Amino acid sequence: MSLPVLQNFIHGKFVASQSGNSFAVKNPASDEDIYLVEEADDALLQQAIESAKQGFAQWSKMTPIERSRILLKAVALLRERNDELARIEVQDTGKPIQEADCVDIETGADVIEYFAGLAPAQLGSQQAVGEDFFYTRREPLGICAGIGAWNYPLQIACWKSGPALAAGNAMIFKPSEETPMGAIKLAQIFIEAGMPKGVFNVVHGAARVGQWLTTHNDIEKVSFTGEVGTGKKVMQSASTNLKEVTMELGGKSPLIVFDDADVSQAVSAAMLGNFYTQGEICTNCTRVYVHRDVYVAFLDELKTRTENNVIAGDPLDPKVNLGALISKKHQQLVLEYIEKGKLEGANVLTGGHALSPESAPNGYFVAPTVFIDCTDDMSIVKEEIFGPVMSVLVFDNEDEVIKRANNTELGLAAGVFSRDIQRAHRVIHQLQAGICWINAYGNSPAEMPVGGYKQSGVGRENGVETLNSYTQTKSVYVGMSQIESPF
Ligand code: TXE
Repeated sequence: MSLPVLQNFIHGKFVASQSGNSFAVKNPASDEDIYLVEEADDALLQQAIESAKQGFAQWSKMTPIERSRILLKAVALLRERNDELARIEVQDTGKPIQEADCVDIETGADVIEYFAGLAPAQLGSQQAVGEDFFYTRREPLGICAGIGAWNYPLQIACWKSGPALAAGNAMIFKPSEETPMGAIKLAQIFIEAGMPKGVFNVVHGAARVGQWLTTHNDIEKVSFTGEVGTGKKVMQSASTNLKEVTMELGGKSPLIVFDDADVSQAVSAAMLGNFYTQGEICTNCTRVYVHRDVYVAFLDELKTRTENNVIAGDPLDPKVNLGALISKKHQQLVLEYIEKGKLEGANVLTGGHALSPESAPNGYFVAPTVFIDCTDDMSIVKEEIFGPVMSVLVFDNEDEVIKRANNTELGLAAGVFSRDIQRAHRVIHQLQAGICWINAYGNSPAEMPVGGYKQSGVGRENGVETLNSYTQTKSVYVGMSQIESPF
């Protein structure tokens, strides 16, 4: 039986690519090809640029309120179709339906809704300078490119298009080649909501298409989500015409559990921050530092709950809470890290192997894995694994753990569990990370700006400042008196 073919979406419709190249997308839980995707060729990409120019000309002339109305219609359609869209994300990513049903579409819609509400309130300023005065205008940048990763496909497309479009820009979005469907569904919903054609185009491909966008002179800004190494390539390519860049990159974030912490809550956070979305979340707290006095209690509860409460299987089964990793290649990479951990002397408290659940025997599963007796120099403690692999380390005092937690080139997120409110804030203020939680982990409301320190990223997504980063300030000085001139 021939597979359905997904095309590029340009100017409000599907457009055939002349590249002749197409690639298959697999369902990670069944290892089956589910559809083919046409890779965009250069002519089609240029068509996307021309279309975006037309879309931008129309869209940027509308008032923020008019843009907001259309965005809010799209939000309503996203929420109406939550279940259908959640199933699509499950089939593309392998994540459990019990997650996708309540997180992926909802948090995507929330962000578009947030920026639709914020844009009409965006202000310029005015100031008198003697008899003269100046005012500032916030103007859109033009055509922006969005490049997505594969762990939250539709949400990432929403998080990038929301502020970009609310500010009056057009966007050409390239989803990850592993998970292209979600962005296409969003593009169709935008058109249904009344968005002018060309404002949001979706093109398919991998590095080559990504690089075509990041080097193109008509693209003013790139918003990228992906690995640190790729982020560096994107920044290099963006230098061709000095594009603005926002980068949401990888992390190896610490969770610090003090001796006065609520141990059960800390275990919940550690499991959420390592096993939710089968560990494929950039902000995950994959280095868990536990104070010596609560180390045994923490491990006992962690082992029991991991072995009894984590259910791997067919991700469409609502009882399942651990899905398949995105690809066989990624599953192998995670398993190699597990072997490296064992070789380097860490011990496996639980897990440490692949899984082949009865309900999804061909899926790319890895058991929820906890390493103990870890040391800071181990690969599993220093490098991002992006799978359900937690490294637990023990510490004795505050200064020591802060130094160890900061001893990395990354700085995406951090968490602290303690009932001592002054210590919790004192420690979190010293951690070199952009997204921090105290007695919580992973919450990311649309109002909260998120992004990394050091090599974990550039710029922010969500929050008021992100809308501003999709505009540029024009200052206009008005002379109210004769110009004084020595000439
Ligand atoms: O990244 P890749 P993946 C990170 C996460 C992990 C990675 C996993 O920490 O490190 O993303 O996602 C395109 N020029 N985050 O494997 O390989 C590629 O086609 C332009 C952080 O997808 O870097 C894909 O669309 N584009 C995040 C995208 O880049 C290029 C949350 C990412 O691919 C390119 C989620 C090139 N040269 C995941 N090469 C956060 N911080 O919020 C590839 N691409």
